[in-house]
This record gives sequence, C-alpha cells and structure tokens, in this order.
Amino acid sequence: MEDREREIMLDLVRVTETAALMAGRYMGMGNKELVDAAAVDGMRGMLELVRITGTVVIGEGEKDKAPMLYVGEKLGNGKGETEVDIAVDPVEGTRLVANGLPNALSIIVVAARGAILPVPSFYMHKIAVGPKAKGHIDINAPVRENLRVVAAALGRKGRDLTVVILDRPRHRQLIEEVRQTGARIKLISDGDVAGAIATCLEETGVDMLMGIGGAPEAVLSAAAIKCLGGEIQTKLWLPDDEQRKRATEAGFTEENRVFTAEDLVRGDGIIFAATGITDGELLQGVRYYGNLATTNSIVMRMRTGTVRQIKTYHDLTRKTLRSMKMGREVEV
Ligand code: VTB
Repeated sequence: MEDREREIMLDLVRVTETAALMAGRYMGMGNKELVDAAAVDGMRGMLELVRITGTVVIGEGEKDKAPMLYVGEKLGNGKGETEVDIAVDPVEGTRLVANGLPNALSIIVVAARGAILPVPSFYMHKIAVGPKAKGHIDINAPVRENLRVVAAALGRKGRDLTVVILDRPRHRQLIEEVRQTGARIKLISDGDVAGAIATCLEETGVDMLMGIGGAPEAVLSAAAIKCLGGEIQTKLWLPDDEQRKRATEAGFTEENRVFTAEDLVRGDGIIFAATGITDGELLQGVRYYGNLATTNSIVMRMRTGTVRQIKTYHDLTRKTLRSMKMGREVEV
C-alpha cells in the first residue's frame, strides 16, 4: 500500500467527484433512492480505473440487497497488486441531497488490507473532538464532564463550545444535558460524518460531535479524524434484543466495548477522500453552469498528514462520466 498511496490519491478524488457530479443533478427532487443510485453508479464506474485490488468492507449492504459496492465486492483494475480494504458512502446524507440541505458528501476510504473494522449497519454512540482536545474525552464519562474538559483543553468557557448533535428523539436527554452546561448546539438532520470531521477544522466553528449515529459512518469518521489528528470514541448502541442478537451473530459480543479511531481503522496506511455534493461548512457542493461544473474535495493521507483541498473545473463539453449501469460513458 505505502508505495502506491501517492499515486492513487488523485484517482480517489476522481471517484468521489464523479459520484458527486452524478448525484448532484438530483438535488431537491425529493428522491433519496435516485440520488444514491446515481452516486453508486458513478463511483463504481470510476473505481474500475484505479490501480488497486480492493475489497469492499463497508459499502451499500449485503450482496443480495445491493447490486454494486456490496460488502465483499472486489474492486479496482487489479493491476495494482496492492491489496486494500475499501469503505464507501457514495452519498453520506441521501436525504440532505433529496431535500437540498447542507453538508452531503461523497466519501471513500482506502486502507491496508484488514485495517478497516467490518461493522454491519448498527448504531454507535460517538464522541469526537479536534486535535487540541485529543486525549481529554471519555465516552463513559458524564456529558457535563466531557464538555468541561474540552472547554479547558481549548482554553474557553463552556458556553463558547459548539456541539453537533443529530436531531433525533433518542437524543432528547443528551441535548438537555448539553443545554444545561450553557454550550451551544447545532442540530443536524443527517450527516454526522461531516459533523465529526468539522470538529478537526477550526474554521467550521464546531468543537464536538456527540450522540448516536450509524456504525459505518463511525468508521469513515475515524479514518478522517485520524488523518486530521483529532479523536473519536465509539460504543455500540443496541437498544433491543434483536439488535443485541444481530451484534452477537456478527461477532460483536462485548456490548460496552469502546472502539477508538485506531480500533475502527488501524495503522498508517489510510487515504480519505470526499467531495461535497451540497454546500456545507466543510466543502462547497457541486455547481453546474451549462458547459461547466465545479466540485470541491478534500483528500488526506494518514502516513504524511497531508490534507489537500481540491477545486476542480469540469468542462462538460468534453467530459463524460463512466456509468457502470449503462456500460458506457454518459454525459454529466
Ligand atoms: C445516521 C448518521 C448518518 O443517517 O446513520 C443517520 O450516522 C440515520 O439515523 O450520518 P436514523 O436512522 O436515526 O435516521 C445519517 O444522518 C445519514 O446517512
């Protein structure tokens, strides 16, 4: 993986750009499925060109339910020899795109073979912070205590903190506890990966992410947060017997185990790439101007800590996109 990392970084940006360009066309049309199908199609088509031998560890679901990017699917042109794990979320926040709301991203993570924890679609408790508060949080500590130590680490008052929380009934108590400390809250309707990443980038104004969201999303967040030097801690959330049974069957027997970023994505061989689909704090979304479209992406490499933001101008008079579904290049 190491020697190939530099080479494939830009290829991975092209993968998320293509997914974003395809999905962005459906913004605001109220149809989540269309958004996802378009992104999957573009992502899958572009992955064919990348010189890796990859296995999807986190993807669109089980083989019988997902036609493409299913868990276990082999990807890449195979000529790369390099065996890698792949985690994808062609659209993190399909509902955000369907409704034209901010912060939808197309995401891919490539890591050394065996590095990505294969978590099924469970939910996880999450707490994430940026580099300055790293080493201070404890997912098992009371909410108030976590906010206190983060404020201290940042040299701020509690009321100067901003915490991102998914707007869900299951977070009623969490929200109440955060409010009692005087901290500010940003409720989001979807997209806690963007929220987790935002904690690591000071200009976003986000200091912490707390609450329960998807486990696959926790893995993607961990990959980005590792590259950015922040911290995330997670724990399975198994609210009923059925979930507990599913977790046990999948080999997750310790309900209270804390999974750190290192547990979710091991080692230094990690590349994270994302392209904005709708506008957000992190990245501007796709814009279409007749013959031109623009995308904004971020690509990061754990081994070197390099973070690149890439704005791309796509000339639509010359550019076509690969569609797996159509078996040919299509117009954007
Ligand atoms: C979570 C979150 C995601 O969807 O999976 C959420 O991690 C689903 O939560 O970022 P509910 O089942 O409570 O709706 C996202 O927000 C978007 O995929």
